[in-house]
Amino acid sequence: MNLTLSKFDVRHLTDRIEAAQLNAKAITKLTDDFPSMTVMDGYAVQLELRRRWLAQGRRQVGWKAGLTSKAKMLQMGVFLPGIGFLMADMARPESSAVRTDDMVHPRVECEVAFVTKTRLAGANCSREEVLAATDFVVPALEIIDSRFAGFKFDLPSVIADNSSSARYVTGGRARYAQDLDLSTLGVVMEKNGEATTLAASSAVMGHPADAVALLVKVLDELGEDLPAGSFVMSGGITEAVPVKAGDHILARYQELGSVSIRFI
Ligand code: 0L1
Ligand code: MG
Repeated sequence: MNLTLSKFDVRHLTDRIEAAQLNAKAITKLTDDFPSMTVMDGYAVQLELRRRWLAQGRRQVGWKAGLTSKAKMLQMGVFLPGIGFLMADMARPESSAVRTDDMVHPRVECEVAFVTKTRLAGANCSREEVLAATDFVVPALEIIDSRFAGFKFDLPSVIADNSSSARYVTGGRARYAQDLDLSTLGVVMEKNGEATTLAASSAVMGHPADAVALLVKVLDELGEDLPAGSFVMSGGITEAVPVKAGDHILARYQELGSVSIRFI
C-alpha cells in the first residue's frame, strides 16, 4: 500500500468526512491540505469510516463500483474507477419519498446491481467468474452525494468520501444473469416525466460484470474479498442527474422493469 498519511492524519480526515456526511455540509477536497495524498490514502480514510460505522452497529451489505463509465468520468474529470462500501441503512424502498435535507447536492444514476451466491476474490477476477458467482441481478438507482463543494474533487479525495455513496434503491424484476445479455441493456431515465438521459449497459466498462471484477481486484489490493451474499452496484450507466425536493425519477430498464423514487 502506497500510504503517505500518518494514522493521526487518517483519523483527522475521517473526522472531516464523517462530519460532512452527518451534517450535510460541503467541504473542500482533502488534497488541498494533503497534496501528496494517494489513492491508497483515500482507501485508508474510507476503511476507517467503515470501521467506525461497523463499531456503531451499522451493517455492511456490499460494495459499489463508481466512475465506471466514460460519461461519468468525463462529467467528473476523474479518469479511473473507485469503489465504496454500502450499508443496509443506506437503502430506500422503491417508490418511496427520499429526504434531500440530509444530503449536500444529490444526483441520481441508473445502475445494474448484482447479488452474489459464492465468494469472489483475487487480483485476476474475470467477467466469467463474476457471472458464475452471481445469484441474480436487479435494476437499481444510486443516489450519490459528493461531500465536496461544487463536486470538485480528485480520485484520492472522492475515495476517502466513500466514492460519494449516499442512498440506493432497487426495484423492477430480479433476473438470472445468464438469461440476459448484460452488455446491451437499454436504460431510460425520466425526471419529472421527461426522458432526461438514455444509454446502454455496455457504457459500464463494456459489461457491468467487468466493473464487478475490477471491484474484486481493488478489494484484493485492500486485503479483502467479496463474500457470498454481497450486494454490488456496478456503476452508473449514464452521467448522474441532479435532483432536489419535488423531483420524481423513473428509470425504465430493458428486461429488468422499472425503478422509481421521489424527493422531498
Ligand atoms: O457512483 C459513482 O460513480 C460516483 C463516484 C464518485 C463521483 C461522483 O460523485 O460523481
Ligand atoms: Mg454509482
